[in-house]
Formats: sequence, structure tokens, C-alpha cells
Amino acid sequence: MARFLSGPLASAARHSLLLGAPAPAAGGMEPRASCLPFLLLLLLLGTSGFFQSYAVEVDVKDASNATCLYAKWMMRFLIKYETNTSDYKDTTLHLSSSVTHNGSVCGNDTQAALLAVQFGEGHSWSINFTKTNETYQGDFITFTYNTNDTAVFPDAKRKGPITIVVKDIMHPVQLNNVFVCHNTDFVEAENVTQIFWNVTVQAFVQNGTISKKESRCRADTPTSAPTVPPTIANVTTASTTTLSPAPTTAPKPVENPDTGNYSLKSGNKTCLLATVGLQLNVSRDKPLLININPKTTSADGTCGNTTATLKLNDGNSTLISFTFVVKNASASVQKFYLKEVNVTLLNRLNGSVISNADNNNFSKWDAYLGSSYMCRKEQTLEINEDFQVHTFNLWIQPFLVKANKFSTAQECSLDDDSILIPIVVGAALAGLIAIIVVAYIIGRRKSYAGYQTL
Ligand SMILES: *[C@@H]1O[C@H](CO)[C@@H](O)[C@H](O)[C@H]1NC(C)=O
Ligand SMILES: *[C@@H]1O[C@H](CO)[C@@H](O)[C@H](O)[C@H]1NC(C)=O
Ligand SMILES: *[C@@H]1O[C@H](CO)[C@@H](O)[C@H](O)[C@H]1NC(C)=O
Ligand SMILES: *[C@@H]1O[C@H](CO)[C@@H](O)[C@H](O)[C@H]1NC(C)=O
Ligand SMILES: *[C@@H]1O[C@H](CO)[C@@H](O)[C@H](O)[C@H]1NC(C)=O
Ligand SMILES: *[C@@H]1O[C@H](CO)[C@@H](O)[C@H](O)[C@H]1NC(C)=O
Ligand SMILES: *[C@@H]1O[C@H](CO)[C@@H](O)[C@H](O)[C@H]1NC(C)=O
Ligand SMILES: *[C@@H]1O[C@H](CO)[C@@H](O)[C@H](O)[C@H]1NC(C)=O
Ligand SMILES: *[C@@H]1O[C@H](CO)[C@@H](O)[C@H](O)[C@H]1NC(C)=O
Ligand SMILES: *[C@@H]1O[C@H](CO)[C@@H](O)[C@H](O)[C@H]1NC(C)=O
Ligand SMILES: *[C@@H]1O[C@H](CO)[C@@H](O)[C@H](O)[C@H]1NC(C)=O
Ligand SMILES: CC(=O)N[C@H]1CO[C@H](CO)[C@@H](O)[C@@H]1O
Repeated sequence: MARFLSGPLASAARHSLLLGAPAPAAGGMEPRASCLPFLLLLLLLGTSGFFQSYAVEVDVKDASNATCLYAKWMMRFLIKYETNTSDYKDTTLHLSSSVTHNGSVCGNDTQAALLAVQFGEGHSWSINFTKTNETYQGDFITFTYNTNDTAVFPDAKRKGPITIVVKDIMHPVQLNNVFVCHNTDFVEAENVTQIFWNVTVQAFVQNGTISKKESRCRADTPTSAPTVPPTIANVTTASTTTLSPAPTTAPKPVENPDTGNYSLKSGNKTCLLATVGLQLNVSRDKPLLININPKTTSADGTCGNTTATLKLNDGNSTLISFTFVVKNASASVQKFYLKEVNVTLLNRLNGSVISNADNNNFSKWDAYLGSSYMCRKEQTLEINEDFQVHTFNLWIQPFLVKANKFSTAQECSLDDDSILIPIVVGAALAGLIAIIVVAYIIGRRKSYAGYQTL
């Protein structure tokens, strides 16, 4: 809903303030774009199961029983809270239990409309709308989460409700237009990231009928999305709040992952070296990209003469392992290659396996035994139809590491493009010179011929 909230015109400043809680540090208000991969990961690893979420639908009626405010949307919250051991933990709050919409009001020229929902163990969320002669807009969101909810905040230091208010979140939408935004958006304020998607909303509904005219958010591409919101007509008769399960969607982080250096030791000798930036592409409804943060990632595994495994644990419930083997060719010069990749996503809260993908049928990254393999360009390892691993700036040596250093590198063919470009440019230049020379010779011949006719 945040893009719904950012509306047709982008770029409003989002202000936030915290009620009923200590004043935050100044830096705390900054949106943390760099945390996006991590946040995405949390989306996966929520408290009420993998890829589970609920659509909320609220239809507010006026005194004459006509719809005056309608909304259907999906949302969830990522919340950082202090634990009783004085750490900070991240948790996900879903709309998983019964939702009510007490306190919602239609609004009019003088009074704001209010869409308010209550859910779970004392959590609530609301947005108010005001109107002008031509437009309506959402002015602020009020979100209260209750750290007494032990299912979500099992070890919270401070128990009780915490309220945050986020202001200036929606740009004006034409009156008698329904606002639709399928794309996911984030609103970050204090220690909470609010995530909205598949939003349909209309405030100050005229004549009790949801408009057929849509205002789409910028993020939605008009070609790929349906033009009419689904089954609005049926909805006007139901004034209850409904829930329906639906899978998760999320946007992708744009940046490439940071490159990490990893190594394994056998005794006190380094036996495996790896430099790589890793990104996970988990596909369900929509692809979801997770960047592995090398700063929090630890390496483990086993070295061997013919098999070596590098296991990476990103500290945030993602495990990736790479298994290399030596080819048993009778050839005198032996090669190694990547044979197996195993990706496991764990539930952050209890460590249970959410999802696992394994492919032991690779035959990639091969190089002569005793050398290293390098591929700076992005490469994709397709584990199954739902999981891909993208690698960046790869340099790996799983066998015969000497003196803690990479041996001579064999580079992937993709990297050869960097050599190809100068060759192509050189060839083009050579061609150009040849053309000039030929043109010059022809020119001289012509002028010579001209002389003769004189
Ligand atoms: C871990 O938590 C998830 C969701 O909260 C639950 O579905 C799962 O059963 C739990 N697993 C264990 C081993 O407790
Ligand atoms: C509004 O409509 C519902 C059914 O659609 C009906 O049960 C209710 O009595 C109506 N209320 C008024 C005030 O007309
Ligand atoms: C707006 O609504 C409020 C409460 O619903 C009501 O008291 C007020 O008279 C209304 N104003 C107008 C101009 O209709
Ligand atoms: C923190 O809270 C958890 C869950 O209520 C409890 O099991 C644990 O003993 C508490 N730890 C401390 C240090 O109070
Ligand atoms: C938000 O997190 C910061 C630390 O990151 C902490 O100092 C502050 O107390 C937290 N606020 C709430 C309301 O939990
Ligand atoms: C609402 O009804 C009035 C009178 O019937 C009509 O003039 C007006 O155009 C209608 N508005 C919409 C948005 O349908
Ligand atoms: C969002 O809406 C689109 C289009 O109506 C639908 O295909 C998709 O399944 C919805 N996503 C979720 C998570 O409900
Ligand atoms: C990784 O190693 C390379 C050289 O081997 C070094 O230049 C780079 O700074 C290292 N990166 C980190 C994050 O330690
Ligand atoms: C992620 O995986 C899906 C499905 O395999 C694919 O369609 C999509 O292009 C991938 N995204 C990236 C950025 O590679
Ligand atoms: C290679 O294959 C031969 C026979 O095909 C076998 O005797 C030998 O043990 C194999 N070596 C390795 C390292 O697997
Ligand atoms: C993949 O890794 C997970 C976690 O380390 C492990 O439990 C699982 O057995 C592995 N799968 C395969 C096929 O090796
Ligand atoms: C990569 C990443 O986002 N790591 C985060 C993992 O979770 C801890 C807190 O549990 C964060 O501090 C890290 O930044």
C-alpha cells in the first residue's frame, strides 16, 4: 500500500513519530534501503509459516447502508524489538488471526474517513483519508503492536502496546477513482517496516458504488496487470471483514551482493579458498532476491583429496553448500568441478527447515587440479525451478591450496568477453584503416586517369 500510499506522484517525504515510547535516536528515522535483502529474507521466515499471508477486506457502510469506504489489501510487518537479554531481534507480524474493523468511519467534507483494523493479540492499524473538491488522500497511518503477544514477541523486554505514526504517505487520488496497486511497497518508520501489496482502496465512495475508474500506482505496469479490480460488485453486499490465504510477493533488491572471502582449514593449513558474492533467487508467485551478507556469513565444511564441501551460513537462516569433486578421468591431467549445491532456508525463530533445494547434477566451474577457477561475471546455478543461486566475482580453489594463496586461475568463458571487446574494436579500426587506404588509392588512380584525358 505504500506505493498506493505514495500514489500517482512519487517522492513525498515520509515523516514518522513515535508515541508512547522513548524518543528515538536521530538516525533511527532514516529509511534503511541497504537492509532490504535482509528484510526480504525475513518475509520468508515469518512466524505463521512460509509464504502465508492474508488479504484483508473492509467495506464500510453509511447510515443508508451504502458503501462509503472500501479497501482490500495485504500487509505484514517486520518489527525489531529488544529482548530480555538486551539484544535486538526481528520478528514478523502477520494478519493471521481474526480481523475486525471497529472504529472505521465514512468521513465527509469536514471529517476525515478512517479505515481501522484490529487483529491478533491487541494489534491495530489504521489510515485516515481526507478529501478536497477533486481528490482524496491518505494522511497518516497509525500502527500499534503489542509486545505482550508472546507468539510474536516471545522474549520482549518491554511488554505492552507500542504505537507508531507515519505521516504524509499518500498522494492525492481523483475522487470517484479506485486506487489499485499490486506491487509491493515498504514503509519504514522507527523499528517497523510495513509491507503492503495487492492494494485496492476507495475512500469517499459516491452513490455506494465502487468506481470503475482506476488510479494505478507507478510501480504497476499497465500492460501486465488486470484493469478492473476483482469482483467489486459482489463485495458491496458483504460488510464483514474477511480473510483469505494468499502467497507472498516482494520486490527485488537492486544492488549486487557484496563479495566475501571464505576459507577452510585442515589443521592449521588452509585447504579451500573462495571469494564470491552470492545472491539467492527464490521463486514463488514472484522471484525474490536475497543477497548474502559476507559480514555475517561463516564458512564451514570439509576438505578432501577428491571431494570438498564449502558450507556457508549467513547467520540469518540461509545455508548454502557447494560440493566439488575431482573428475575420475583416466587422463593424466585431472580436473575438478562443482557437482552439488544445496540451499536451505530455516525459520528464524525456531530453526526448523522452511525450504530446501539440492542439485547434485552440476558440472560447472571446472578447472585443472592444482589451479583455481575464476569467473567475475554473474553466473546462475539453477538448483530447481524455485531456486537459483547467482554468483559474482567468483574465485575458488577447493583442492591443493598452497601457502594460503590461490594458484593460477582458469577463467570462465564469460570473462573472455573482456578480451573480446578490444579484439573487436581493434578489428574494426584495422578495417577502417584498410578502407581509408583503398579509398586513397582509388582517389589517386582517378586523378591520374583525369590527367590522361587532358
Ligand atoms: C517453527 O515455527 C513454525 C511457524 O511458527 C511452525 O510451523 C513449526 O512447526 C515450528 N517448528 C518447530 C520444530 O517447532
Ligand atoms: C443493511 O443491509 C443489511 C444486509 O445487506 C441488513 O441486514 C441491514 O439490516 C441493513 N441495515 C439498514 C440500516 O438498512
Ligand atoms: C460529517 O460527519 C460527521 C460525523 O459523521 C457529522 O457530525 C457532520 O455533521 C458531517 N458533516 C457534514 C458536512 O455532513
Ligand atoms: C526471557 O524470556 C523467555 C521467554 O519468556 C524466558 O524463557 C527466559 O527465561 C527469559 N530470560 C531472561 C534472562 O529473563
Ligand atoms: C528501536 O530500536 C532501537 C535500537 O535499534 C532501540 O534503541 C529503541 O528502543 C527501539 N524502539 C522501540 C520502540 O522498540
Ligand atoms: C450519483 O448519483 C447522482 C444522482 O443520482 C448522480 O448525479 C451522480 O452522477 C452519481 N455519481 C456517480 C459517481 O455515479
Ligand atoms: C495479487 O493480485 C494479482 C492480480 O490480481 C494476483 O494474480 C496475485 O495472485 C495476487 N497476489 C497475492 C499475493 O494475492
Ligand atoms: C578478500 O580478499 C582479497 C584478496 O585476496 C582482498 O583484496 C579483499 O580486501 C578481501 N575482502 C575482504 C572483505 O576481506
Ligand atoms: C529468478 O528466477 C525466476 C524463475 O526461475 C526467473 O524467472 C527470474 O528471471 C529470476 N530472476 C533473476 C533476477 O535472475
Ligand atoms: C577411478 O576409476 C577407477 C576405475 O574406473 C577406480 O579403480 C578408481 O578407484 C577411481 N578413482 C577415484 C579417485 O575414484
Ligand atoms: C542439504 O543441507 C541440509 C542442511 O545442511 C541438510 O539437512 C540436507 O540433508 C542436505 N541435503 C542433501 C541432499 O545433501
Ligand atoms: C545479512 C543480514 O541482513 N544480516 C542480519 C542478520 O540478522 C542480524 C540480527 O539478527 C542482523 O544484525 C544482521 O544485519
